[in-house]
Amino acid sequence: MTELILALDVTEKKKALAIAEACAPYLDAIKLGYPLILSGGLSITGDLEEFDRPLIADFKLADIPNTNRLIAEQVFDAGFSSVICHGFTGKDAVQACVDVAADYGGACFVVAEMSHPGATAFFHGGTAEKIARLAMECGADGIIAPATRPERLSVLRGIVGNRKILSPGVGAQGGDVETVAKLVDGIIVGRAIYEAKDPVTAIKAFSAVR
Ligand code: OMP
Repeated sequence: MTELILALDVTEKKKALAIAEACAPYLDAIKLGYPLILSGGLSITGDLEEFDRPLIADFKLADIPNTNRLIAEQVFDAGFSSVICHGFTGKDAVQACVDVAADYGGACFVVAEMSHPGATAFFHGGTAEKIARLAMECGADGIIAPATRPERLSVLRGIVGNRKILSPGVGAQGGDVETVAKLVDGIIVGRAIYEAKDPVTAIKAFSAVR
């Protein structure tokens, strides 16, 4: 079954927690990034603990190995179970994230190709494939790849085999959940759920597809 990951990019802490609570029964993990952490503080991981769902830290780490390591340690110390890093920084920088994740018994996912239209300028032409290969060499748990381009998911699947593909871009960015759910291990959905009039009805609809 394809995992359903809620991207909780809600900048009002109270609202974020209410949505997480209501949606928790229908989701497999919650992804937090700069929007909520910068507005609500890192301690929100403690507030979310009671919903008993794994937390994915989406800081898209893209620094030198030492800085990546220091940030990743903070991430896992704060209670996250996975971290997302960029891959274009190269092997040593990605390896630092993978190693910290392994030390904590957590997971590391590497962005191979982004989902927005502008991403094609730099990720196409062989770069995404190279990053996906690098992620596998480093022992990453999987990659992030675009739900907005299902044909790219198939190409990248050929590289990562049975390691995980987590895929953002369904709903608000135009990706079709039925098509994408068959190709990936996890779909990441944000606005189509948290901006819906009734987030529970919305998440149930995504949950039913997988
Ligand atoms: P919605 O577009 O609102 O569904 O949110 C998608 C979520 O996935 C956001 O948190 C994005 O930051 C994230 N994301 C992408 O949309 N595209 C990417 O290429 C990578 C990510 C990500 O790493 O999660």
